[in-house]
Amino acid sequence: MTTPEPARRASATFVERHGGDPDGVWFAPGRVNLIGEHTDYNEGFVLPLALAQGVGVAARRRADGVLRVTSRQLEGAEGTVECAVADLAPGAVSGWGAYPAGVAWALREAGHPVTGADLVLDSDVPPGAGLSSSHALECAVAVALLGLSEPDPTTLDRTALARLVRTAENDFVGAPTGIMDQMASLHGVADHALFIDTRSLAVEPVPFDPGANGLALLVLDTRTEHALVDGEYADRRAACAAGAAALGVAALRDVAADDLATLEGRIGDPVVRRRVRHVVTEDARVLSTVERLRAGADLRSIGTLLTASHASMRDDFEITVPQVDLAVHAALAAGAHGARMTGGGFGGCVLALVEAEAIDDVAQAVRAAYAGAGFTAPVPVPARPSAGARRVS
Ligand code: GAF
Repeated sequence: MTTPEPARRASATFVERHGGDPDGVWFAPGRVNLIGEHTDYNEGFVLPLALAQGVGVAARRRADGVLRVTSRQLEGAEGTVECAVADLAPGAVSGWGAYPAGVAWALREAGHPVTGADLVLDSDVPPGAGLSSSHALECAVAVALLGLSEPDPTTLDRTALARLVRTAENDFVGAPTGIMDQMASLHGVADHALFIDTRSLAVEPVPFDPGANGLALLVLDTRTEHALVDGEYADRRAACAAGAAALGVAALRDVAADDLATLEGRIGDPVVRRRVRHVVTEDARVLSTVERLRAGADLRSIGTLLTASHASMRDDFEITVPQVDLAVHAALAAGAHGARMTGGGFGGCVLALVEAEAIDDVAQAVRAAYAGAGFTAPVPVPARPSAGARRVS
């Protein structure tokens, strides 16, 4: 496996900034979610794939218990985080530094022997694009810090680690996210999507290789920044919890799509009813998609499920914005087999399943539609299903 560029650059910058080589270099990828949005915190199903792009971390132990992190993306004082591992507690570090510090805290709280360390980070995941740049950072820091103290990779339980990274995100950073992104980054498999049951945390890699079917996965960054530490995500989570309570189930995962029409009437609030409808139907769409991938069906047949997922996010979950709706509409009008927003919502990326030979035409159609609407031009993001977090040297 070739060394990812961010890992190579982090390593070179480490030598410049710290003098001498790092003890090791690690990498963790971002992700694109093929289908299954806002189902993870409802204990449902998701189908993400790890990207080739991600975060590289060059790391070296320090004897004084201090964690010092610098990023190639941020210069000067703003780009430097320094804290004593022993003193870490929620609220102790804010801004981007909360991500690496939160991981050190969660590992320490779980009893891992976290040493002080110098870390240099580099990323090629576009930030705020719904491709999980912050989770890639957290997972890369997690495998680096564990690797410094427990160098035997066979001791690493990736699902347990994903849980720890979620704890860092929820309890230290303060973002109420689910577990999909960490699982994708830690479990990624080349040319496969990952079918994850977020209740049992069972992971099944299912073949997903559009190229082998004459297809391509077009991912476009709509350049409408989304943020998860704001109220909308928490608001959707609360509505789902209210829906589960009204239906008397532990989680919306427990509601079968076929029963929805009969059960819906028990939910008084029409907004909560719509949120529930999205989650329940989205779980069913993930299962149908997985069935087709497992059976080796023509990949084109998942297109309608992708597009239905988008409509559900737009009309029932209400997490899309005009830019992503226009991108989906223009891609479909230009012949895409299916298209949807991917990630937490309120902007970010759109994916479209297209004939390989039509990829440039579809991208051009979306650009033209954006120009007509006066939107900032979208940027294509290469999206190849890739391996998960690993030590690279
Ligand atoms: C974000 C969260 F981090 C995930 O846990 C998931 O809920 C996703 O939004 C929506 O599917 O990426």
